[in-house]
Amino acid sequence: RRVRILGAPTDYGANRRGVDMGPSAIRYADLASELEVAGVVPLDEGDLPVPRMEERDPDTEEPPAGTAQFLRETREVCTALADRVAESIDAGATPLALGGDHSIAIGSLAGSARDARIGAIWFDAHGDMNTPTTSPSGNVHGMPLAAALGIGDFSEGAYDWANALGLDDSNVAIVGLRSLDGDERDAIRDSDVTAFTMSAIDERGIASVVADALDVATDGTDGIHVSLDLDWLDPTVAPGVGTPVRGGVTYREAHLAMEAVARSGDLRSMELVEVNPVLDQHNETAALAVELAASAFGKRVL
Ligand code: DIR
Ligand code: MN
Ligand code: MN
Ligand code: MN
Repeated sequence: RRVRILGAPTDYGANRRGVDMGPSAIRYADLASELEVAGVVPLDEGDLPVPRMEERDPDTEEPPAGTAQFLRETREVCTALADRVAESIDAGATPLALGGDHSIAIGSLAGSARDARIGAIWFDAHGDMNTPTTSPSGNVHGMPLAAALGIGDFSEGAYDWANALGLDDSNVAIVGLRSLDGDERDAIRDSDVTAFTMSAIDERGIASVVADALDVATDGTDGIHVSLDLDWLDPTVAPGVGTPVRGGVTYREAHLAMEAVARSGDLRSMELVEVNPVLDQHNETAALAVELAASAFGKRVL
């Protein structure tokens, strides 16, 4: 298997500077060589061009508070990423996108779902089902799942760039959920998204929950997108994230989940998001992201 590494160094979707350095931190933690150990052939395509906050077009109008911030910049990053993800799949390689904040998932999903029906597993403390009208923060990193599912108005121009038509909510599973805003809870309830909370993992065990999530995401699809928000893990093992939430999965539970993804044989595209080296301890969250990617791509002990 060949893997194409696609850096998307954006922080436009988050409220914390520093997450734009995620791709560098993840590469510094030996991503390419760990993927080789996992038995795949990595090709690092470098980073997408993302204008820094300071270099941005000063004519850009800021939307009023409470709506999506920097939606234009997010659209530019995501449409470029979508093309690169789709090209990778066309070339027979598996795209691995490096965030950057979770807004990049809009691009990953649009690219992975181009001319295909896909499922998605969302490993995250959060639901990411806010919209520009419901979001309390205005940060697009809390909205990518809604955007990809066509929930809310992300049009920002003439066409709906965000809606991934090949992704249906019935093929989406969120795993590890423990923090939702009020309207997000309603959005999940009103949708066909399957949500597995931390309580479900506590009660049933991670293996059983991930097996169910894989069933949801693979049912009638051509493959799955795995979106790994590092705040999925407990902050004691993943401190380098902008929105940590206590009570996340353990190091071992996370590996077991990624090993199940590898065994499924259905991984079509993946992303590692929300690693923020400014908030991290000695790059340990980036190193963890690398280890988990290696597990998802098939690294084994024996
Ligand atoms: C929060 C945080 N619900 C928001 N979301 C995050 O801003 O909408 N998602 N961090 O991963
Ligand atoms: Mn997220
Ligand atoms: Mn999150
Ligand atoms: Mn549906």
